[in-house]
Formats: sequence, C-alpha cells, structure tokens
Amino acid sequence: DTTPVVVTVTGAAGSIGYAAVFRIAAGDMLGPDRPIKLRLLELPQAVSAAHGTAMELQDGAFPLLTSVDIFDDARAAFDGTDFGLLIGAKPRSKGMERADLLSANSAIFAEQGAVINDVAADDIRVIVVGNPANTNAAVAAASAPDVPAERFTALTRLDHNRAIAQLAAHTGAPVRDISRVSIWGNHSATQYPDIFHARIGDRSGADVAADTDWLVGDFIPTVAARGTAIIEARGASSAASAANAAIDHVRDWVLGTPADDWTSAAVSSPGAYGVPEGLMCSFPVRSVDGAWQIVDGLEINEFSRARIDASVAELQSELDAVAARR
Ligand code: NAX
Repeated sequence: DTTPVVVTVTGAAGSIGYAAVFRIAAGDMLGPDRPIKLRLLELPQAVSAAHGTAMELQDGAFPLLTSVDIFDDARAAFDGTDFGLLIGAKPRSKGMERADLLSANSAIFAEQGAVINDVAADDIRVIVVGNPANTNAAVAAASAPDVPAERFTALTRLDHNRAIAQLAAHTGAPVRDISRVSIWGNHSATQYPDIFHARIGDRSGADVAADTDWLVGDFIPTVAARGTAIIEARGASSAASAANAAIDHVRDWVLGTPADDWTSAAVSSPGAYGVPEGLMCSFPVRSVDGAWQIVDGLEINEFSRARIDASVAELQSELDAVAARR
C-alpha cells in the first residue's frame, strides 16, 4: 500500500520529538514504501521552533516525506490522522506535587482524546509517550468513546529495550540472542522487568534470574532508574533512545513481532493476569495482524506477582487521583 499516511507528532519541537521526526521521515517507522504526511502539534510558544524543525526536515529531502504541517490547534492537527505520537506533556516543575502533575496532564490528554474521537481516522493508532504515560493514555482513551480502547497505548518499549541491554551486558550474550523479556505495570520506578520467561542465548531467563542478588540488587533497579542515570550523565533526559523506542513500538504494531518473540507495551487491560479492566498497563504483547495481543498463559511466580501487583496498585491510584480531581 503506497497511499500516504498522516502521522501527527505532539511536542514535536521538544527533545524526543526532534529525534523522532527525522527517523519517521526516513521510513524507519512504517517501512521504506510508505509515504508520510507529517503534522507537528506544538504549544504556541514552540511553533517557531517547530518551523525550524520543518525546515530541517525539508533539507533532508526525504523521498517518503510528502508534506510537513505545523499546528498549535489539536483539532486541525488530528484531522484524519492515522498515527498519533503523543509526546508533548506538561513537565513537572519545581515544587509541583505529583497530584498536580497528574491533573495538569489529564486535562491535556482528555482534550486530545476527545479531539481524536471527533476528527481522526477511524482506525487511528495512538502511542502516548508524555508522562505519566500510562495514565495519560487511559485518560485519552476514556475521552474517545467511539475509538476502540485497543487503539490507545503507552510507551514501555524503552524500559523493555533497557532490560534487554542490561541482560546483554550482564551475560555477554548479544542483543539479537535475547528474547521474551517482559515489562509489567507502570512506566515508573515501580515497573517490573521480568526475565523469568526470557531466553538469553542458550540460557533460560529463570537460570539467570536465580542470581537473586543481581536480580534484586542490580538488574531491576538499574532498569527502573535508567532514566535518572541518563539525566545525571547527560544533563538532559533520554531523547534519542525514547524516540527509538516509540518508533520500535509503532513499527511492531503495524508490521508485527517475530514469531518466536514478544515485546512490551502498555495497553488497556481486558482483565488479564489480574490487572483491573481499563488500566493502561504494560504487558508482554505480540502484534498479530496489526493488533496487540497480550501473551497469555505465562506462569507468574510469587516473586513476580508481588512486583506486578505493586505497580498495578500505583496505576490504580494514579487513575483514582485523576478521577478525584475532575
Ligand atoms: P521536552 O520538554 O523537550 O518537549 C516537550 C514538548 O512538548 C515541548 O516542546 C512543549 O512545548 C510540547 N508540549 C507541551 N504540552 C503540549 C501540548 N499540550 N500540545 C502539544 N505540545 C505540547 O520533553 P521531552 O524530553 O521531549 O519529553 C517529552 C515527554 O516524554 C515528557 O513528558 C517525558 O517525561 C516523557 N518521556 C517518556 C518516556 C517513556 O518511556 N514513556 C521516556 C522519555 C521521557 O521521559
């Protein structure tokens, strides 16, 4: 299919947006045959910066990029959109309480969800990157009653990729030999990177996980705190790796996951693995015929259960806090 698709990127002039749009234009997200119409949505004060990004996109002379348009109005930016990358969000400012951050963002994502409901393509696919990503995605989905909830997702692929990278560094196995890693729960410090079902070269994940000192004292906290470590080292938060993960997420959603592997994404829970319905929770997922399917039948041991439950409880409390403020 070579009809152009409309891709709307919010927060396009920000760090992640800037890293994402060039790779989208290059065909890394939807393949080398899919022409792309890019829409950049920004706050009014960042529209000028978005114009600068658009000039650079033009100077890339990307054969697949048929247009770039800039908006500060969500209704215009999402009109007919096939793919929405919702990256822009209100950052936590100094002294801001978590509840204030949640409610400021829920207002943004409720509005964008309602607009998507009204004007986007019927089969739009949405990935929320802006934090708190899971709850923002749940709010957007709830504000779009005519769009199936399965079309709203949130990014936990960065956590998934970080877990693979840490496993590769620890075991010496090449990244390509690592499969079936799972991220459960929230994209936050409570997330649970699960390697019990993983394959690491010719070793089982359970074998690697048997070293509980490493698992509990090193692996899990390193993956969960990687974002903070990047900020400390770079003086700025993860941008290119986050953009890379968002592109991985959408590409796999459209083109499928390898038959013998899975990935991780936050999707609206249908009640799987004891996660309450409607929470936007990270699960191990496969993409089949363009739809995410939660990997079923995994045995969850006691160690994993406690960690999944803790992260799910946090997701529930975020959603409750948002509901209480509205
Ligand atoms: P930046 O502050 O560099 O960029 C954000 C951009 O969004 C700004 O240009 C701002 O003008 C714009 N914006 C804000 N509100 C908007 C709205 N209502 N409509 C349109 N545009 C809006 O942040 P950046 O480093 O790019 O990070 C973006 C978001 O990703 C943050 O919320 C961040 O916390 C989140 N992250 C999520 C990750 C994940 O794995 N889910 C990892 C990376 C990142 O921390």
